Amino acid sequence: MKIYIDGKFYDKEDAKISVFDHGVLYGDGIFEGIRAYNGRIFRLDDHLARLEDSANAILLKLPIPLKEIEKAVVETVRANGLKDAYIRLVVTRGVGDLGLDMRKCKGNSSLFIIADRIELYPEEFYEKGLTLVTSTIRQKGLDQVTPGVKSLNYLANILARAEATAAGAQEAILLNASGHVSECSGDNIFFIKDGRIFTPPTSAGILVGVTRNVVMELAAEKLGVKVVERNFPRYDLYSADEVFLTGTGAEVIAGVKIDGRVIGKGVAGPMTKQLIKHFREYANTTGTPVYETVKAK
Ligand code: PXG
Repeated sequence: MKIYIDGKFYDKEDAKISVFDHGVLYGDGIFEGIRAYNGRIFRLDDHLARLEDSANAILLKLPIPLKEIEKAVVETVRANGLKDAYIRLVVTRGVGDLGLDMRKCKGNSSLFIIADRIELYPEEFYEKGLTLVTSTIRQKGLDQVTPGVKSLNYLANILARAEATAAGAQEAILLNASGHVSECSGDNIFFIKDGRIFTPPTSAGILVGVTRNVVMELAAEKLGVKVVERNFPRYDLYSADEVFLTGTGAEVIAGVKIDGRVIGKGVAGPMTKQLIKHFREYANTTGTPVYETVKAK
């Protein structure tokens, strides 16, 4: 495995960063989780745009221009000879001292990129769906570092996921401070009622998922349904016909049991299955090519 760090490739054993990097000391940095399907990087522009927005929000200057980051991502996948991959792109504040002051990180921020094979839910989960629980951990408020920033502070999500695991579930739902549903620990959430599709708005405190946006486009284009963004309590999930999650790792996957309540028929419902199919077709036929020459834009 070849790992990209600040312009060079390293073997896995040698891919190391400083213990004084504020990414390590404070979780001061941002990341993206990206997929490649069939030799093409899925929605790379969207991920890079979100990276730029996250950087801007935390006063972080990216170490190299976005165009060069794009090239580095493509080269990292190519260097590892992967066609289907999970790509982790991380930008840390860089090396500083033991204080909080970001001005002490005198060098550039650091960029590293890992491209690996991807671990997926077993295929049967796309038929039978996931079990979800509501986490006791609340989503960060909009007056904190907004959940829209994909920062290196993932502890709340990690602990929420651990609650799900402890309950025998696969994912955890985070409510926001007002008790509305926001998202899951690593996925956005949707529900379907009487043919209409709903998802929390950005103001509920969510990461604006790349997959979420694609699914909203596909719902309109392929199913003729415009997804409604509105706040809702978890009771709307309990009484939904179908619930599904979206994320780079999970793609589109049903939630069929929530806090012990069976949702709909207790298996992936018809509209969710349609969206899974359309998403897969789309993901496998689009994206930035890794092994052909990238055409000038
Ligand atoms: N919400 C949160 C909190 C996320 O972390 C999503 C929604 C979905 O966004 P995308 O852009 O992927 O559609 C995410 C991203 C993992 C893993 O290993 C998953 C994510 C991030 C980091 C790791 O499962 N999901």
